[in-house]
Amino acid sequence: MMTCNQTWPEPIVRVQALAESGLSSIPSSYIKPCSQRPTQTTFTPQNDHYDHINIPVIDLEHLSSGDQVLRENVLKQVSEACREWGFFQVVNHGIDHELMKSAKEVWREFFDLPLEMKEELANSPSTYEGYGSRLGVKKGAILDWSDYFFLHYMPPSLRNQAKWPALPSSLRKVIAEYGEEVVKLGGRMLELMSINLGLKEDYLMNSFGGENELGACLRVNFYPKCPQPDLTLGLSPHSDPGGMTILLPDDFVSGLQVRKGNDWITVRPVPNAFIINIGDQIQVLSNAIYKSIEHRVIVNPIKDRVSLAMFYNPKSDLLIQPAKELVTKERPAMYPPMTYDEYRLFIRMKGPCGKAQVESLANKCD
Ligand SMILES: O=C(O)CCC(=O)C(=O)O
Repeated sequence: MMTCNQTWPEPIVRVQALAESGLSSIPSSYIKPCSQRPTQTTFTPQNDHYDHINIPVIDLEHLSSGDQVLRENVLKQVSEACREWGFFQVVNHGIDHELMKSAKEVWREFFDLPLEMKEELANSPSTYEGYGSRLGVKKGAILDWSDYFFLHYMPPSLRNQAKWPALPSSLRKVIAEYGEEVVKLGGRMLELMSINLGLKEDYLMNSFGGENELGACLRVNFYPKCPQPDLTLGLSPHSDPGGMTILLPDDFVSGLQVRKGNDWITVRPVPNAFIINIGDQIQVLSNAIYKSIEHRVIVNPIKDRVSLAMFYNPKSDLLIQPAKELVTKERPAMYPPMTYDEYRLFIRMKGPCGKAQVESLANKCD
């Protein structure tokens, strides 16, 4: 079985420190090959012709209103967004806007701390927990223009607040509260997806191991401003290996791009919305009725950007495989059973690689 290295293959460079040193050109270790650089063909809000394109925005208010017609309408919108986009924003999701704001603020304050204090929490590739600056352990890999902080929130047995930053002093409390709310939202989304797939409403939750055992990890991404944003990426194209991601984007700086066919669409976050996307494990469980979608992050020459990605995952030692109800003669099981523990080693070792992993699994099913 694959295991992950205990140490990084090269000395770690903090991108924020690099950016703050005032350099005017970026080191070659961040320069992507021409074919991987952000290009002019990208659909951005600046490109008027495509100004109307955005991922779907869904208002969840009527889910609990007791009005069946309105509830059905929300379910239908979620269903279409899962099938056609794999990426959507939700508003009126029930999470307090002040809590969302505080969560962003405490992490900005953390990244503003002196480097030495953050270095005390430096991570290693064995668990990734802590302050990090790369994904993957391939020596000589071209790196992304970002730092991050990664922590376990669920299951409670893996939650260890001593590994979370002690400063700013409110961080641990705010993040505990934020985690609880976002995980609850994840549970509600799983229920909607189960119903929409024609499964029992608790099917996906049970496949994830249930409320007390499922996995949830937070990765807070910090994308420093970059003097040559056309040559690099904040995060390379990848699909999320886990179940579903609930992302709180930056209020002021866009950067997330979602692949639609051969194009990249820049997401325009709606105020106080969360961005939700399907990960590889839901692609597997739904037998590819829902697909995880490749996304990447571009960087900005003037402003840095912060995002909070809560990865909502199956309990790591459960076998994940297509739901029997979704396997037919016409549509046989497309993926072999695999635990999430084993699955996620791929990105932990190789770093972000588009949809290579889930696609490679699809070929191994007989
Ligand atoms: O920063 C973003 O908007 C996206 C982050 C992301 O894709 C990730 O953390 O996997």
